[in-house]
Amino acid sequence: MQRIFSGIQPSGIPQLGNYLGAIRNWVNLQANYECIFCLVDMHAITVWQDPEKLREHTLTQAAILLAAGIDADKHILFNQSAVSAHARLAWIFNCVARIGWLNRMTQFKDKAGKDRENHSAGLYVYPNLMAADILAYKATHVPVGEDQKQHLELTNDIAQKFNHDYKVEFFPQVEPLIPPTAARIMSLRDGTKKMSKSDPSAQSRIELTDNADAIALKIRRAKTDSDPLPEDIAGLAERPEAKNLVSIYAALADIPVEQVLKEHAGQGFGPFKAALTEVVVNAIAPIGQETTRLLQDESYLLKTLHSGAQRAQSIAEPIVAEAEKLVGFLK
Ligand code: AQP
Repeated sequence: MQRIFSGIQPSGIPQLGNYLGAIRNWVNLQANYECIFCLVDMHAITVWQDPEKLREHTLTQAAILLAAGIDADKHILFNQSAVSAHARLAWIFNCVARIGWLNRMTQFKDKAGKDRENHSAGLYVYPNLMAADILAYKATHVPVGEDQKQHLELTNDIAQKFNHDYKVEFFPQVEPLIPPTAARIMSLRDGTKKMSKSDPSAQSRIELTDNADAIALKIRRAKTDSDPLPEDIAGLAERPEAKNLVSIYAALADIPVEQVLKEHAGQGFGPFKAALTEVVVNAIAPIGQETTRLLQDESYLLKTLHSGAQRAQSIAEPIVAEAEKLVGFLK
């Protein structure tokens, strides 16, 4: 069976974009792949995380993934820092990757903005750690959004250069698995900005632990324009907020955007938001309820993560030990 590695940062409470762009897809991939799901806490600290919050978010995120349908018995769920192979291989890759390659990464440019000099060195070498996450397991497939394609190309460049430098065929090339209907979910306050768990405004996102009232309020307050819904997709051009709400509806109801428009054309945002609230609550609220139940048993969550880390370690350890041997580290 082909092996998948997927990560999510415990940098906040997962939001609807994480669900539609990643988690829902992960749940489905479990039927056909051997899956390794990782709470990438080492990636999260590339920007400041309050230690207490990081612990809390890691546990909450584990609970959310289990509540959403990740099977931690058949597959592997763990937090990245619990398996030292990630850090060891990342250091080797820091020495394989070229500075010029990292300079081209658009995510660093987006996240660091103009204030480059004041960001952590970790944020800069983030893609090398991501390459280590994947290659420590010799994973062949990685489910990612469009935004992560560049990092996967870098992973392949690193694998190729490692193999070339050490004259081996050791690390495989990896393939992105981009879900066919991967909608990019945008902020509820600004349709040109992606929905993000670390956006300072909680009103900009629907968190997977929001209850029905909170979801209804956030959708009611979501920014829109005053025109009714158009009859076709062309009518959504230049209307990013309207397009976003229609895309969320389509993704959750699992129907094409065209069908949503056919059913709601001519409607104002009052009734459409009410219909959207129902769709979002039906999909998200059960995950929130199950998460609350799971969070009451912290020792179960810790045990699940610990068992996942042990199983992850048993796959990664021989691969990374072999890489270290190839580099010439004395064992
Ligand atoms: N708005 C989004 N729409 C579609 N997919 C999204 N993803 C994130 N936001 C959206 C996908 O979720 C997966 C895990 O994301 P991550 O936590 O590793 O990092 P991220 O993309 O940086 O997510 P956030 O929520 O924006 O986190 P912060 O605020 O900490 O930076 C990825 O596959 C991503 O594509």
